Amino acid sequence: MSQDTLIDEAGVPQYKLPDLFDGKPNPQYWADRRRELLETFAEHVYGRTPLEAPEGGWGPTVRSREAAPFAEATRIQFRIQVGPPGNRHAVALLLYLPEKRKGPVPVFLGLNFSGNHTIHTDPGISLPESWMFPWDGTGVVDHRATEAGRGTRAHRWPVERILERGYGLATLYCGDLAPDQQGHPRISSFRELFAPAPDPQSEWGNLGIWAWSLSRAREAISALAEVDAHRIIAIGHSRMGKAALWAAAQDPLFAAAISNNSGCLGAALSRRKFGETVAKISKGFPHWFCPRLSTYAEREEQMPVDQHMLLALIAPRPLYVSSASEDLWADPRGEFLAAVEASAAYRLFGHEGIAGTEFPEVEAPLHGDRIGYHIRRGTHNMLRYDWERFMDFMDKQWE
Ligand code: GTR
Repeated sequence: MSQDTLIDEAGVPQYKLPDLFDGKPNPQYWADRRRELLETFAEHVYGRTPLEAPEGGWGPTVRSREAAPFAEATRIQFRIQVGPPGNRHAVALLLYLPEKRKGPVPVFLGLNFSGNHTIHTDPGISLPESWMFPWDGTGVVDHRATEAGRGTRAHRWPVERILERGYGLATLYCGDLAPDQQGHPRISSFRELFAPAPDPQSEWGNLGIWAWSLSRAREAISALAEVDAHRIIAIGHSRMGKAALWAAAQDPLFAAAISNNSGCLGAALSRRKFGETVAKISKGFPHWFCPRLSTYAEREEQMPVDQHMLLALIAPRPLYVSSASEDLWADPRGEFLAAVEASAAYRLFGHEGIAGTEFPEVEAPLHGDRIGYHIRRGTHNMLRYDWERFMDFMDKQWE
């Protein structure tokens, strides 16, 4: 963190959030307002998601279906092909389902940073064929995945426990469609499958493409009889949490959304300028957003949106926001306050959301009416503690 990073609550400026309802806080107006907010996030933050299908279309095929080498579980691997021969892209989608189930199961669906093979040591998970970001300790050699990467991110994905609690888990590697590197040629060749945005300032960035791939993955798993298509939960840690929120905001068929430590331009309020700011993120990761975002560097108060509005777009579906006590870069309090502010949209539907504005103690989860929040002790990560709370909360949504 550079010296000019605000990590002291006393330094948070006075701010006024843009009005969620534009002066009309009534249910009749919400559908129009919601559309308008989606447009505004697309125009100013994440870029426009093309409405048309890509050239050459897309389609999933099941590549393998086998017993997993642990617990009582089935491992299903899909390939989602996108684009025509000559400009072909493909996503490898991994799904685990518990064998013991009474009917179709709810499924957590999230992007991973380092390849499907990193979430578990299971030797049957196909190694990615894509360009890999060389995250420390993930066994990447010359931007290629290797056997050494297996299970290296297993601490973020407690697969056996998720299955034991009656959920399925699906994941895909973010870089299959949009490598996490500014200017990577695969990003532009993927974009070429669609007509360009009418305004180049609102051309979509990686977060838009990642969110798009989450929706394609949702469709692919929805087709299986063992999956409850009405209970697919978008989940993600950090930049993948930002993508999960944007995916669930746009795609109403996601039943719920979970943002873990998603921070700046995820769940945290931008106007607090605490931790990572719009200036810092648009300089560090310009390829995640539309070009227009950088015009708001040091001008957060001029933005037509703030992140409580993104959370409100999930309403009335269940929403969970989680932070970590040492993750000041992601502004835990700003994440909490955005969830508090978004509660107003839930109230339009007769749900309380989070009542009150008192920031909860560390590891004292606050599970409100359709919105849950907790702050875990420790650093920026998504761990077993977080998953247990997500499942406690989700269990209650479908009793
Ligand atoms: C950081 C970035 C954050 C967050 C994080 C992550 O470097 O500044 O916005 O996305 O990476 O994804 O782990």
